[in-house]
Amino acid sequence: MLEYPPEPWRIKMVEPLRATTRAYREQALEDAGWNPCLLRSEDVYIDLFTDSGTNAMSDRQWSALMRGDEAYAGARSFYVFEQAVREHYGYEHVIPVHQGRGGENILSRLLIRPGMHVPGNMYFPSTRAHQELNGATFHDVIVDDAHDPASERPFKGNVDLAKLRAVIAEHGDAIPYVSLAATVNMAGGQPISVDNLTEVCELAHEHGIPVFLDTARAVENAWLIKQRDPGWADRPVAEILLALCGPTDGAVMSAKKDSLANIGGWIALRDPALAEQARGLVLLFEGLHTYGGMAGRDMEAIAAGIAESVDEDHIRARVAQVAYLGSRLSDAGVPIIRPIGGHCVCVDATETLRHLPRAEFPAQTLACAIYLEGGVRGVERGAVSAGRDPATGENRYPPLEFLRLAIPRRVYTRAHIDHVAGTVIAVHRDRDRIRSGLTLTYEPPHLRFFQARFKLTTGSSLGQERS
Ligand code: P71
Repeated sequence: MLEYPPEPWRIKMVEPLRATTRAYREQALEDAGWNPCLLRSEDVYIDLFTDSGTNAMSDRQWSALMRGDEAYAGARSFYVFEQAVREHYGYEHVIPVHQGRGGENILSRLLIRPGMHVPGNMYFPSTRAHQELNGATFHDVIVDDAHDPASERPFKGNVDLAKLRAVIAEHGDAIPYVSLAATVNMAGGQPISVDNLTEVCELAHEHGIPVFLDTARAVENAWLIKQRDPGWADRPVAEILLALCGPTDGAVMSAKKDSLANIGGWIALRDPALAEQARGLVLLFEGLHTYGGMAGRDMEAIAAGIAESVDEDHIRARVAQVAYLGSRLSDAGVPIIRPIGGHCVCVDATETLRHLPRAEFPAQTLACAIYLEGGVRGVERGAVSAGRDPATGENRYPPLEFLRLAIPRRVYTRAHIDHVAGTVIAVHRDRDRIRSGLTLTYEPPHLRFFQARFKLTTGSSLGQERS
């Protein structure tokens, strides 16, 4: 079992948690249409649904909130925020948005025209949804190992340059940009290396194609580079972050992840003309270009959070806590995506529930089973999240079908994590008792996993009650 260092913080304020009984949880899940997304958070004991916006802010961030300048235009807080992004991410033009998908909407509208093609290192649901809404086809050019849960390759977020070359050869003129992410969420929080990212930018730039980076977890990516690439082992994480952003043409950021905030985001661009167009769209969809849908205090909290996010003690403890959960599961024989990523541990659902067909959504079923067992909420990342092909209307079955346990930053203690490990290990041990998968009873057209409802395919329980 991997040990992790004591946290570089102590707790000043607490939020009570409520444990529930199995019978209570069965009713709650039934009411939620067998979709943990639709549970009330009060009915969840340990919530690993996401690490997005669920972070605990520091006393410094809370006091920064009090400095928020709520002027409609040109607020002081905007300039504090702009300066923090410039300093740590290295981009000149910083445009606030209310959260990541606000930025995705702006960037996609700005650059995509119907019939275009966007290559990227695996898809993220909201990113691809905005690309498709604007008429583009997404092409996954990530290395093959990213689709293999057992592969121990250190940089499973890398782009396969041969795949990218092939997309450029076929669609070169119709590629508005390459869409990169650091880390790759849907591959289990796997990092991209500085070398690979630099090569991708060189190749794209040779063809006049810009590269935009999703920096939601780029600090975690930088930390994993420090751990896994000997060439960067002695460099500060802040420097590696700048090296990752350096070759790219801009970024889209959800500040709800690395930046330790509860809401917010930004777009950053190097091209002044494009930045001016982006500001024009932000005015229409988000708010004025000096607040982008955020309150002044949110921008202050993000600025303080950015500085904390690149603190070596913080990022070491954060990633180590994730690794601790992963190693406890691995040691008990639970199949997880290897190597353990930056923000989550992913349980391989096709492997755990081999007896269920993909059409019965094994990862969604596993999410329900761990909620019933221990009040732990994870999220499906498989066929439900992948949605339907816009052209054929058929379900997409991505190679990876997993239950994601995402760990909020600075929120849970080791005893909480041990409870999660015990819950998942118990469900895995009794996996043969899970006799039924799930069937969709309702699905919305976009990002269906958030609102979809299900019923058990057979029977009235998952068949895992204790006798
Ligand atoms: C996560 C989320 C939240 C989420 C959003 C949409 C669908 C499913 C889950 C959000 C991300 C992300 C990356 C790499 C952009 C966004 C959107 N992640 N890029 O993992 O992980 O940012 O939520 O601030 O709009 O639970 P946003």
